[in-house]
Amino acid sequence: MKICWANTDNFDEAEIVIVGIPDESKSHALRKGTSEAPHKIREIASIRDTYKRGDDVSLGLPLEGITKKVYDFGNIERSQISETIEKIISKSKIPISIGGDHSLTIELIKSVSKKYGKLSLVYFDAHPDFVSSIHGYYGSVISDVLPFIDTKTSILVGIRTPEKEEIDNIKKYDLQVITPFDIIRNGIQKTEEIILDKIGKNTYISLDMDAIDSAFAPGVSVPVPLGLRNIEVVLLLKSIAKRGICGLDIMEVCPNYDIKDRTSHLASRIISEVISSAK
Ligand SMILES: [Mn+2]
Repeated sequence: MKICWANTDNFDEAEIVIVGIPDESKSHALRKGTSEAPHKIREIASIRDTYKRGDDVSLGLPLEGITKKVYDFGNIERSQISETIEKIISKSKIPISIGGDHSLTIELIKSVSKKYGKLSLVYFDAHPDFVSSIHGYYGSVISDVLPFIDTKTSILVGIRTPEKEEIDNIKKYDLQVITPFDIIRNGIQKTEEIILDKIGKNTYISLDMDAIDSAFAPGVSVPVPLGLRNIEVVLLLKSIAKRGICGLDIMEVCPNYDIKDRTSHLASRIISEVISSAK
C-alpha cells in the first residue's frame, strides 16, 4: 500500500520520496511495535485522509495544496538505508523516512551528510538521546551523529526527561535546547525565530513522535507527559520546511499502544503538511 499523498509512480520525476523502514532492532523500549508504524501510517492515511465517493477518491489536503511530486518508495531494510538514501538525494530529492526506532536516524543522517556535509539538525524528542556511555541504539543518536552534524547550528526541541550524562553532554557540546516550558513562555513565533536563526543551509529534521504530548500522540514507545502540542510542532516543521530541508524522518510511532490510531493519523497529517510547505 502506498501513502495517500503519493501522486506519481515515476521515481525520476519525484521531488519528495517516502521511505518506510520497519525496523526496531536497536530499541531498548519496553513497549515494542514501532516496526508496525510504516504500514499502519499508510493504512490510516488511506482511510482517514481521503474521501471516497463511488470510484472517486479525493484527498483531504493541507490548505496550500500539494504541488510537489511525491513518490512512495515502499519499505526497505535497515541495511538498505545508505544505498536508498544516496539514490534519493543524489537527484536532490527530499527523503521522508518513517521508522521504526530512532536509531535509524543515525544511518539516515550519515547517508544524507555524504552529499551535504555537516548538517544542521533539528531534533524533536522528549529525550535528548545523548547517552555516550553506550553507542548504536535509540538512546545514543546525538552522540553517534556528532561527526555528521554542526552542533553550532543544531537544536533539540521538546526535551524534558534527560539523564544525568545527557545533561553533561548537552553542556559539553553547548547544544541549544528548547523545552516545552520555553515554548509556553516565549510563544510560538519567538520559538520559530530562534530555530530559523539557529539553522544553517543544509537542515535535516528528525521527529521522534514522543516530542509531542502523550495526549495527542499516545502511541509511542516511550511516552512522556508535559510535551509539545501537535499544532506547535506542525507549525515549526512547516516553517523549517519552507526554508528548505535535506530530509525528514518520523520515528517511534508504536501502533500497538495507540488510542484509535490517533498517533498514526497525526503522523500522516504531519507528512502532508511538511510536503505542502517544502521548498
Ligand atoms: Mn528519540
